[in-house]
Amino acid sequence: NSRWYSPETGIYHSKHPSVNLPTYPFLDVVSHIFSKPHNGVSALIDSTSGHTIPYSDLYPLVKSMASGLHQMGISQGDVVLILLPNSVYFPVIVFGVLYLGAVLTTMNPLSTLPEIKKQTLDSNATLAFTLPDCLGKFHQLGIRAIAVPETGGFDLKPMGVPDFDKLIGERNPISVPRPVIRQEDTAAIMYSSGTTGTCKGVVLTHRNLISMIELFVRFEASQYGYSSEENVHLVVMPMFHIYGLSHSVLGLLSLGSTVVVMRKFDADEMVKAIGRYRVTHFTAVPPLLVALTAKAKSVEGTVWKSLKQVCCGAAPVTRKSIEDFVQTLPHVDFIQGYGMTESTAVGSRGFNTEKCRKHFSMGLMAPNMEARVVDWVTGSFLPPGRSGELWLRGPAVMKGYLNNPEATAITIDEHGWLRTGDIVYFDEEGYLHILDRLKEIIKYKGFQIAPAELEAVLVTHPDILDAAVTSAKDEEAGEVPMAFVLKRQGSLLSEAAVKDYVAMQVAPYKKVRKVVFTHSIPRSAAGKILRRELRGLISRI
Ligand code: 4UU
Repeated sequence: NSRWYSPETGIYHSKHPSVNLPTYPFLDVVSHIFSKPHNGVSALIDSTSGHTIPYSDLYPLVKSMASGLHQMGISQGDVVLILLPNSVYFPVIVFGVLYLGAVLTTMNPLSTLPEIKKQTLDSNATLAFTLPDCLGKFHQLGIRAIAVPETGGFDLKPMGVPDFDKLIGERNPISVPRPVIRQEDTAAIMYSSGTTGTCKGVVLTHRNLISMIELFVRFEASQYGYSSEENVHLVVMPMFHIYGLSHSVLGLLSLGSTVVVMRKFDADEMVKAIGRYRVTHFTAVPPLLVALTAKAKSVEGTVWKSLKQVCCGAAPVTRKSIEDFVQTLPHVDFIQGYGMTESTAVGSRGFNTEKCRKHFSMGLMAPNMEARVVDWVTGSFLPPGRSGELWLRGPAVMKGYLNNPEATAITIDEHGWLRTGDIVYFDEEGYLHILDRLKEIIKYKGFQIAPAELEAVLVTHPDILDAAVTSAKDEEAGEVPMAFVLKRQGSLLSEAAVKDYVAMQVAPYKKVRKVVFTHSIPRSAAGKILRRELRGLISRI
């Protein structure tokens, strides 16, 4: 292993050959793909309605979008929020915003008003794309918003939602002056709580996006014998999350692949879509993998024949789920992918060969990326086979947290190493394995939940003196937030009342699912919640 692991420096290099990254701007990376003749290949298909945007229409639509935004006064550096579920329009908005050199920020469409307020203020978003029934929220916040219709086919004809039509339906958009966009300019501000605390803006540059496309998506495609333009990906993963945004929106469309978009997950619709569009690739999170396996067991026939690869990521998946899937659909190449918001989703991806099938590992590090495995007590660098915290370095690592030099300094050291907060080891063949998490985040079906955010909500309740939140294992969701609550003496507060109180203020996926009343919250002398002790408490319940 001397080539990929250096004992002197403790650095793990990627086992893949390195890739030359383009030095020209991000948009040039995608525009030459968009403008080449695609011979009728579909870029985006709505899984339910069948509505299709062919590649030949994609770039004109992106330019219309850019032109419309420009006419609304959006220019380079302005921040635009997308608060939408998946749709075929989502990528058009993304590329339209980036075309102008404007900055993208995304959010779960089920976010509450206080959550939206927090992120729009923090990111300084001045325009939002949202569903028609969310317009009121932006009105209250005094932020301009454009309603995007959820359903229906969009064929450059009016759809009854004036603003969106005007934006995107312009047949002869005025040409927009192309700004000079440098690779180090900000392209997106994504939100993540990182290793500690509440959500912070992750500043991703155009170079980060280019790295993600080239090192992760295009590189992987180049490893397979077939053309990526023949691939049909079913995308249920939310496009507002880094995994969906990077891989499925920016990555796959830059490759010329077909993206079948599911607006909302439904197991029967999923099977229908796989059959109808001859889906070759499916990107999953653990609960989706379980749902797919269940359907593959119950639905016989040729529907599964087209499937070539299924990738699972964003949260720990059980060995049983993997074994179950691999036994049920043995012809499908199963891999896991690992990444995080702070590394533009780049990390490692599974890589199976005839000789080597490692379904339980996260695969090999992406090209051009380096890793270290660090003993978090002594700080020493660990060789293959030993577990410690994963550090990452390379062109996909974020610029830093927005307006937060302290958090940035805690997360990225002066040599550019990003602390992932994940406990991992590399095996003797250089494959990455995840064991546990050092950081606080809870992963509910792959979505991040920051315990600190829920704790802040809990202690605003007049009967709650102190609270601490940690993750509890859950069969369906993987992990769910569990609250330890110290209530005021004599208070009659019930578990249900605590759950309801939080549920009213946060997006549904963040709800506290379990409540335990306790007499004290384990804290360090400095007042920091001792989360490992909390987890220990769970095992005793
Ligand atoms: C166990 O979840 C993500 C990104 C996921 C991703 C990206 C590219 C998956 C596959 C892929 O190819 O980002 P965040 O920021 O929401 O969460 C990051 C954290 C990681 O630090 C780790 O703790 O999510 C966890 N995680 C995983 N855990 C990510 N992938 C995995 C995984 N198994 N496969």
